[in-house]
Amino acid sequence: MLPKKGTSEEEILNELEKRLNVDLTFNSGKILGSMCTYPHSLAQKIICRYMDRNLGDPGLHKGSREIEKEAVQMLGELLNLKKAYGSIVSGGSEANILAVRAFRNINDVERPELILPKSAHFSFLKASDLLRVKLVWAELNDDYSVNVKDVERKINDNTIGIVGIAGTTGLGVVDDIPALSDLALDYGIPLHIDAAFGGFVIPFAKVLGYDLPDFDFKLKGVQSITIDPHKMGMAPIPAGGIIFRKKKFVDSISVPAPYLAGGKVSHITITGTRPGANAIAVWALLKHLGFEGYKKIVKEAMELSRWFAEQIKTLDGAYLIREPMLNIVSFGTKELEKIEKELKKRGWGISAHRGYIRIVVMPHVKKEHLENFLIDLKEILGEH
Ligand code: 0PR
Repeated sequence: MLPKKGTSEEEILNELEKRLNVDLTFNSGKILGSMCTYPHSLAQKIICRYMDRNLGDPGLHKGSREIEKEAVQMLGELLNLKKAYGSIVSGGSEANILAVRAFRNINDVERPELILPKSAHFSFLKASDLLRVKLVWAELNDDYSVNVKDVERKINDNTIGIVGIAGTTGLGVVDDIPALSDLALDYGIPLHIDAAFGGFVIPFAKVLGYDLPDFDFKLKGVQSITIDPHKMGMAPIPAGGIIFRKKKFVDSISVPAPYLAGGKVSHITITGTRPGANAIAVWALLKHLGFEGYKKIVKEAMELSRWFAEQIKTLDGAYLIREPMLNIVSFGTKELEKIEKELKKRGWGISAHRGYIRIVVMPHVKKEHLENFLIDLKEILGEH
């Protein structure tokens, strides 16, 4: 209820401290199923210092706008693009929606269709509903990557775009993007890559020697990429990224905002008023950690994932869904629902709605957390 008279700051803070106690925190060691993590300390300072900056009115906050452009450019370079167009957005959902919007707008067809893997994130359902684009689902192979032949079979005159995924939500699978790129070029259809998760993993994992397919703008058919700093990029929520290869995509989704206090501009994002601080934090982390800093974070996460996958293999009553490609390890169990319930009862932040339990080895996940989880899992499996 809205109080008539105000409450003191101290009381408010005390109440929040008590009420929010029920939230699971990243440092509890119990969150094993989230793609977010505790933001880097530098980003926290930046958010506090620049929380008033609004990229919705960039004429007022010209410095912030410049920094955002540089952040987009650095993300582009990470993805092998010399000149990047795009924006820091609210997350992977907005980034995917913007890509579908651009593909639809540059393709003037009456009944637009988008071909995407059955493993795609639910943000494409939102895009479909908002943009009136029909989703055409492509089958998966036995290894859970998209079946490129099925994608080809589904191309028709209404196809406005194809989606490939570089790090699926459930299993961290990277599709055969080189084959999708060839297909896109052959048929003259734009290819969008959802690397919301993998964008901050694959470039570093490849340098570390992991055998992963190319997924970025190195492949000529790739026209846009979603890459989320608020997942493996260590940035605070909200911070997503949408990067386009060509200006024409950005132009196709620009709307004029002519009367703003800072002067006439145009917007490509879904949100109007939007946080400059988060874009500044993305810039700061890219500069501060650099390629080597992120490589170190990815190295630890990848090694721990492989260790954990080996442990799962030794358990009675549990099995790996597939060998991990990135730092996501998913496994099935006997009596999955019961096991999930028991794990949740013991405070573990995991979910099993896809028919398996997904463990995302984010930077806050340490070996001792996984060891504790395995002790509980073994015990519970033994009881069933
Ligand atoms: N694309 C992919 C491949 C994703 O995995 C996700 C989110 C998105 C797009 C959408 O990104 P935003 O959520 O930033 O809009 N995947 C996570 C998931 O659904 C999101 C998440 C994060 C869920 C933290 C739970 C959680 O605790 O699993």
